[in-house]
Amino acid sequence: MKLYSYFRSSASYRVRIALNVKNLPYEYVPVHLVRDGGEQLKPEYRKINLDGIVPTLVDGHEVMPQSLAIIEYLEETHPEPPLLPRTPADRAYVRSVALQVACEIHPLNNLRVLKYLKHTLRVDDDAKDRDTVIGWKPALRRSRRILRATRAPASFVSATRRRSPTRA
Ligand SMILES: N[C@@H](CCC(=O)N[C@@H](CS)C(=O)NCC(=O)O)C(=O)O
Repeated sequence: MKLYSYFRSSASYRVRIALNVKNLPYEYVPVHLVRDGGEQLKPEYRKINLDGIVPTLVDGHEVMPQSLAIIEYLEETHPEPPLLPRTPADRAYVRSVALQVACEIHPLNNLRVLKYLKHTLRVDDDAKDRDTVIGWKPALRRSRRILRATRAPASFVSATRRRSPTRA
């Protein structure tokens, strides 16, 4: 397998964590998101990822974008050790946390959004101004509140306690 990735990309981190938990060997192909205007936007990379974002996983003839879809693919093709807990309620909890990050937080603080603010909307390259326009700090606080309020089901808590070596 080949993973097109950038070292600071949180979406790519998700996939690297899954590959490592499952102990799957893969070739790491770096795509530098900043150098030379961003290698993700070059036509060669866009041939495998039309959106021009990382990560992309290539497994044989299969080419897969989107970190959560890739992680599900890995879970289905290499079920052991499982990434998802056993019960439907616990699975729903884990998925809700993943979606809160991937769908509510991440789209706001992405590189292309920051570039749009700076180059198209001409928002001052001052973190405070950007935060005001995009409102991502309040959004982050809201997501944090939601994550805290979304109680993990009791079965999930006891299962993770059992698995954690620090809480034997
Ligand atoms: N929903 C996508 C998000 C992927 C994504 O936005 N990746 C960022 C890096 S974390 C990226 O490639 N940004 C490049 C850009 O914005 O130009 C996923 O989960 O894979």
